Formats: sequence, C-alpha cells, structure tokens
Amino acid sequence: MTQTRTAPQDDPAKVAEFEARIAAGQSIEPKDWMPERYRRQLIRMMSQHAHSEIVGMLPEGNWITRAPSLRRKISLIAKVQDEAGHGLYIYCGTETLGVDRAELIQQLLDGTAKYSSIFNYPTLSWADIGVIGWFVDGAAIVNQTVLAKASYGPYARAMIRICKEENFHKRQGYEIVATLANGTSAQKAMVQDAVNRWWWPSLMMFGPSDANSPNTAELIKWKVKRRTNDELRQRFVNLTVPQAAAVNLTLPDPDLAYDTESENWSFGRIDWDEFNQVLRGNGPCNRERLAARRKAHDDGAWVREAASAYAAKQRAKQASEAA
Ligand code: BYC
Repeated sequence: MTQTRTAPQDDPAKVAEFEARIAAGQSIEPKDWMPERYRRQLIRMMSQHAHSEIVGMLPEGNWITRAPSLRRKISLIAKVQDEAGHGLYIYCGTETLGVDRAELIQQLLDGTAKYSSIFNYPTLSWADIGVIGWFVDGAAIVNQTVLAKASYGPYARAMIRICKEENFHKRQGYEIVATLANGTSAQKAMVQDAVNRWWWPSLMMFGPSDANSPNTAELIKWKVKRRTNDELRQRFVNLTVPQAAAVNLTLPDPDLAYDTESENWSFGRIDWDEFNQVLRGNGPCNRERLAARRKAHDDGAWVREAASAYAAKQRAKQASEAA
C-alpha cells in the first residue's frame, strides 16, 4: 500500500513556476511537479467527494425495492449504479496523486474522513427520491460544472463525465416531483413535505459561508475551486426558485425575495449549528450510514481477496510465459 508521503520542503523556484502555469490556465497533470500542499488539498477534497458518492447511494438505495413502477425502479437503479461509478472514478483520480484508495476508504470507515452532510438525512417517503434528484443532484451540478474547470486535469475530466450523468439524475428527480405535485392532494402534500425537509440541508451542501471557509482562498488561488461556497449557493437558489414555482411548490423560507439590483434571490439564515452537528457525526443518520458502509466493506472482503488472488495468478502466468 502506498503511504501518504511526508511533506518535503517545496522549492520556491518550483512553486513560482507552478503558480505561473496555473495563472496561464494550464492543466496540472499527475506527473507534473506540484506543491505538497496542493497535492494534499486535492487528496482531501477528491477523497471526500468520492466518499460522498458512495455514501450517497444509501439513502436512495433504501427505495429501490419500493419504487412505485417498473419504470421508476429502472431509473433509480441506474442512478444509484452511476453513483457507484462516480465514486470509483474519483477514487482512481485521487490515486493519481500517489495515495492508495484502501487508505482513503479506511479513513471513511474509521470516521476520520468527511463526506457530504446531505447524506446524513433520512429518506422518509417516495417523494424524497424525487426531491433528492432535483435538489441534491441539482446542487451537485452547480458545484461540479465549475469543478470541471479545476486546475488538476484528472479531477476536471472526471467532472465532465459525471456532470452529464448528474443531468439525467436531476431530470428523473424533477419528473417525479412534477408528477406528484400534479397528483392527488395526498401526493402533493407528500412532495411539499419532502421539499420542506430537504431545502435547508441542500443549501448546506455548498459548505460553510465564505467567512468561515478555511480552504476556499487557497483553492481559489490554485484554481481548484473557481467559485466560492456562497457564490455557488446563490446560483443554486437562483436556479431553483423558478423551478419550484413551475410545479406550484413552496420553498420553506419566508425571507426568499428577489433583489432587482443584484438580480439574486436573497434567502434566510442557514442553521449553521445544525450543519456543524452533522459534520461532528451527530446528524440524524450519521451512525446508520457508517454502520452500513462498514458492513458492506466486511461483507465484500471475500470479493477483494478473490480479485487479488486472481490478479496474482494472472501475473504469475504472464511471468512464466515471458520466461
Ligand atoms: N458536508 O473550507 P471549506 C453527489 C467541510 S455527492 C461535509 O469550505 P472546501 C451525489 C470541508 O470538507 C457530491 N463536510 O472546504 C451523490 C472542510 O473540512 P476539512 C459531493 C463539509 O473543501 C449521490 C470544512 O468543512 N460533492 O453529488 O473549500 C447522490 C470547511 O469547509 C461540507 C463534493 O464533494 C459538507 N456539505 O469546500 C446524489 C464536491 N462542506 O476537510 C448526489 C467537491 C464543507 O478541512 N467538494 N465541509 O476537515 C467541494 O466542492 C468542496 O470540498 C466543498 C467544501 C464545497 C464541499
């Protein structure tokens, strides 16, 4: 297993050359020299992203057996499968920075790595599946479309493909929402309840406010992040307000108001205490999510062992053929 390297002293001339490349809009590739801090920031951010995709399968996976029709079931299975693919793809991208995915997965299972706060909330009704697609994948698209221009090539390229799939995810969600919103009064009440529960946690997905975001300045300087947390959150609100109006649903914020001067929808105060509690492991489902991942990891041990044994056998066969 490749261990995370200890930080060498970065050569100032190399740092200057690296920053000039970033300023010129060049893409940084795995074999290029990079400051150790840049490498570590990317490992942190990309591994958290990969973990989010994998943990993010759990809330929706709960509903595969209860999807209301074959068509909905097929779409949901495809979506959850895509998320597994995104996780694996981003773990591969992270490995280009010289870290082994087994090490990263162990950090998730130990509870020392973060994953998106949003996946620590429960999916209580079928309408939640629609609202997750609409809000959560919608928020992911806003965030990741910008990350597709990140300075680190493997991450940026992963985002291009992932965003294409997220668009399908969002559409399947919004279609469920629109159907329920135009359905019986019980269906409409169910989807409005889901909107009420998921709205604020979705705004928290974008991270702390800029004033309290320790990583943003450095990541913007290195063009990993191209927009701040608050800028992306605002863009998401601006896009989502008209989408809610189009299906006659109300967003649970009495302070939502259009500001003609800035052309933004201003919104109420986010409950940062709740956000911090979820990040500390005290959200409604943190323990359940980690327990599910640990069980899946343990149950899958035989698959990893079998795959390693097969790979060793293939290597031995190739070596004996070459000899
Ligand atoms: N939840 O300095 P900040 C998906 C942490 S999955 C938990 O602003 P940064 C999908 C942050 O990590 C999409 N933790 O950080 C899957 C940092 O902690 P550490 C997930 C959060 O990196 C299945 C600390 O708070 N998307 O789409 O500049 C189904 C301070 O924050 C959160 C990504 O991962 C949070 N919400 O900005 C459906 C996108 N927010 O590491 C859909 C990639 C912040 O210093 N990541 N923290 O201990 C990013 O864009 C950025 O990393 C963030 C945070 C905007 C999330």
